Amino acid sequence: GGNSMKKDFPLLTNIDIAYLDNASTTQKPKQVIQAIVDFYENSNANVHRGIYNLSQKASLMYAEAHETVAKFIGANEDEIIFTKGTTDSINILAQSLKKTLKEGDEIVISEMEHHSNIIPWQQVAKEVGARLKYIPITDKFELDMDKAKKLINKKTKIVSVVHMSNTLGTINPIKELTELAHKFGAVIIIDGAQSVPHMPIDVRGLDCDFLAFSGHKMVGPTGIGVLYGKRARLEKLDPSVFGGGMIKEVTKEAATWADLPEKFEAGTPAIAQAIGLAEAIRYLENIGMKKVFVHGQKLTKYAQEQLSQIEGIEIFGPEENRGSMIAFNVKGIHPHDVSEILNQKGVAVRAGNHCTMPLHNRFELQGSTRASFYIYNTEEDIDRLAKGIRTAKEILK
Ligand code: C6P
Repeated sequence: GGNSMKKDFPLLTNIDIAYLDNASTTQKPKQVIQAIVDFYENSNANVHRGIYNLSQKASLMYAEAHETVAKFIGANEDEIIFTKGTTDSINILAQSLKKTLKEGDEIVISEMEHHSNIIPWQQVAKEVGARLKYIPITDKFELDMDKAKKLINKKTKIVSVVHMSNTLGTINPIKELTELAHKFGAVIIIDGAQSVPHMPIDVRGLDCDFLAFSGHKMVGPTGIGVLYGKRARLEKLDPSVFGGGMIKEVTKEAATWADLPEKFEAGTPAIAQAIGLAEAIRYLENIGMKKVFVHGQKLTKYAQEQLSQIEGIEIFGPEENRGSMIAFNVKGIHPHDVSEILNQKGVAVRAGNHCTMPLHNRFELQGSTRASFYIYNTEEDIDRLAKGIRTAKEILK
């Protein structure tokens, strides 16, 4: 039915749109926009540097943002590193972990990874002579865990897997993968770009070593993301970005690193964005992450029902245990053409390979159209999508 939350999102009031590209980025509530404006109008200064009150206020707010994020995922505040986003988090980590690898070591990822969790490992593997291995996907759009059990072995040093696929919606068995990786002493990294916005996350429960996610996919601003790491892991790891703010002492010859998390946050950070992200988390916590998850599940079920009634449509992803999105193709019509007609009808979806080319190749697809949902979406938005697809079929047949 209707959704009173929409009134919090100025763009959704200002523009008549069924915004169904939330896996790409979400809209921002006025609370988050206002928090950023407030910061610039009343608290703006650099952090960690000034003795004056204003800088101390900004520093405190920035520290509080670490605390808010930490509480949200069940971590300690010194385990939260602010980055530019998921891509940045994984790149920073890959460069740091590179120094722990040697020739012949193995890195295990999966066939459903986003390019951001493929290319950094390809590069690292090339540089150190490590081998990159892929957990295959079954015809039911799930990780082949039998194969995973063979792929992950004593040569494995790193396992990096997506929690919720941004194309299939598949929710992967992280706990099982974590246990597998740890059995062989490998570190496990979770790409939480899609899961953290949509479900309650507890890093202690998952027992992952690292978790990467983006603020902009969870009603926060762009330019801010998170790299969570277990304190013991982060303490042992060398930083890969160097400069101001991340050191204790510097001589002409050498430097010592600051404590966590500063060690991994070189340069002036995205202060306003971090404060915006903290406000986004408060907004989501106010709703409750369980409710956020259930709402996404309901909409996805509804979309599956509505779309499967359209003749010639093929829906990708598992039937059950999937996230808040649905990728599909309409027989004989290019995904770009479907989205263009949808665009004309005020429905925003994504078309193409969604930065998962190896995944599309696995199913011999050129691309797909993807509708992805969030807290403010309604069944009416999905009705509009279904109607638009029917129109596209009529026009393009
Ligand atoms: N996926 C999508 O439309 P960044 O761009 O750094 O905030 O997030 C990268 C990323 C990493 N992993 C997963 C699983 C993702 O879904 C994304 C971003 C968007 O699906 C943009 S390509």
